[in-house]
Amino acid sequence: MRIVVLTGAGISAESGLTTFRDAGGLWEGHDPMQVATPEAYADDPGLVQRFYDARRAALARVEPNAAHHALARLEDALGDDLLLVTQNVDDLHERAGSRRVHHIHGRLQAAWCTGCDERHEWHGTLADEPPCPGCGASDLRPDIVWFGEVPYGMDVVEDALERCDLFVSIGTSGVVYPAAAFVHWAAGETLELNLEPSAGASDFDASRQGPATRLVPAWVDELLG
Ligand code: BJW
Repeated sequence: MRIVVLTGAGISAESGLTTFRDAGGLWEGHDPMQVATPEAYADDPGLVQRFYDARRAALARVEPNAAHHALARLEDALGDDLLLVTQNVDDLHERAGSRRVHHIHGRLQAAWCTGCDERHEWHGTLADEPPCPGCGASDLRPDIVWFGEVPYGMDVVEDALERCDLFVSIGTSGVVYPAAAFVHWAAGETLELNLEPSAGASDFDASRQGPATRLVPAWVDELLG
């Protein structure tokens, strides 16, 4: 069985990472959604760099949860028949043991040099304008896909969705495209596991409503028998 799993911020919520729309607060007086844009970066690069530096640092204080571990177990069982697509920029899937994670919105632990167009693993800060390890210019930005930018690896995702038997959406609000449209692109059955039904959910199964740490391991157990 070929499965495409899409994860959103909800899968990392119980690890202690705040979701976007539940954040309920401001970052230095700004809505986080307004900070994640190329316009915000052009207006005030220091503010945007501090936002991502803080989130990158926060990764060291959290651990993957039972939902991340269950998806790693699913990959062990299915191999190439599973495509794990995440909108999350954290590394909790990898730390749980998933080896092939498709980050369509980029990664906190990568920096992109807009001078030489190279990408580098990055675990430190960027607000202090460090030099690019490749070209030496101080042109490093977070390797994150902001609004208006093109998500990564969409050809791979579209191809997998067209061939899948099952598409599973976990912990995403379904308000950000193109991920919000995956449910319509999927050739196979669809399933949503979420604390609250997503924006586009018309036939949400109430038995699949709850925290990811409960629902995802239960679904993986059900599937693997
Ligand atoms: C739990 C839980 C628990 C909580 N257990 N669950 C008008 C119409 C249509 C589209 C557009 C439009 N105007 C503009 C657009 C396009 C735009 C867009 O979608 N805008 C919308 C706001 C309307 N999209 C883009 O610009 C994208 N690019 C694009 O479309 O390019 C064109 C193109 C596409 C394809 C091919 C070729 C070209 C880029 C989008 C980039 C999004 N970037 C962000 C920020 C960067 C990353 C970061 O800083 O971290 O990505 S926005 C932000 O939202 C982040 C997330 O990945 C993304 C999705 O959020 P997510 O994961 O759904 O989180 P929340 O907080 O929204 O929801 C949490 C969920 O968890 C909820 O459902 C809870 O119930 C659940 N939950 N606790 C289980 N314990």
